[in-house]
Amino acid sequence: MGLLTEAQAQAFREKGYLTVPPALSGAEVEEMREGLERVMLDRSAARPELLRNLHGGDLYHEEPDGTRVFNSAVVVQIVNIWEADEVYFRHLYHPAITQMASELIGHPHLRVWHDQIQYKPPMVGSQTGWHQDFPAWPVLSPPDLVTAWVALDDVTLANGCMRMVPGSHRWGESPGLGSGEDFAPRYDPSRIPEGAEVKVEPVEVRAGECSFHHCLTWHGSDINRSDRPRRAIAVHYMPAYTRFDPRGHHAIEHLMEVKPGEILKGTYFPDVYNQGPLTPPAFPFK
Ligand SMILES: O=C(O)CCC(=O)C(=O)O
Repeated sequence: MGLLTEAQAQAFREKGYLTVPPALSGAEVEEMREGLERVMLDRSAARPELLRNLHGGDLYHEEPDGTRVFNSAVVVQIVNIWEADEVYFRHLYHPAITQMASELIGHPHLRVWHDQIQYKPPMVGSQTGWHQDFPAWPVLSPPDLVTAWVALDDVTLANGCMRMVPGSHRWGESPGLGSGEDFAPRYDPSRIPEGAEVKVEPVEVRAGECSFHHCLTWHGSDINRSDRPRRAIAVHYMPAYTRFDPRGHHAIEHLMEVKPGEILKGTYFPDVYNQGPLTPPAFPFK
């Protein structure tokens, strides 16, 4: 039996994204916040692949009294936090999330491409510009991946919730949404498919709720103007037929153990769902 109703599956097919009720309990969210803190303080079992300011430059500066303070215009991006901390490793295998991702992708066998934290600190958290995910991954094909994005804080317009352009996953790899000052998408209408409407829907969710999006859906998130953090973990799931197709480069390409044209699998691209949820093996990076 499916976890999603036909109406939910249909909404995803139409809009390219879908929000579902809490996948994580309050205690699980807290555990993940603590795991994030460990990784950021370099107290975790291992290191992630990337921990950086998405906008370049340093994440922090030091005050005269020695305290470490976030710089302005910061988005903390951590890629493959699952390699660093067991809480995030287990999260890849979340039974309900993987099952829903499998239903939305329409394939019974899933692997993880990579995960990603985006943390916008209070007041200084910056924008994540309008983008489609798939063009940023020019080493994979076909574009059938789905992301499960789980909020680790209540996320509203004030602290930089995700915003989606409904239906844009059906535009293919399309050029051209830029971000204006007010974060309204700016675009050249001649580059948008005829008849397509560029509408924006904010995705305000509570901590623990999950929003799924297709890898061709245009999305982004504005700055955090609030005094609350905005933390989220996204896991990018791929159907097991996804291949290594190098047309460009990617930051985790060095983890690939397969040749061009082959199915992408191996230690760093774990199988997490096959006809049903898989049990996580022992954490490999202790
Ligand atoms: O967390 C955000 O605001 C952006 C995340 C994102 O772009 C993604 O998960 O694909």
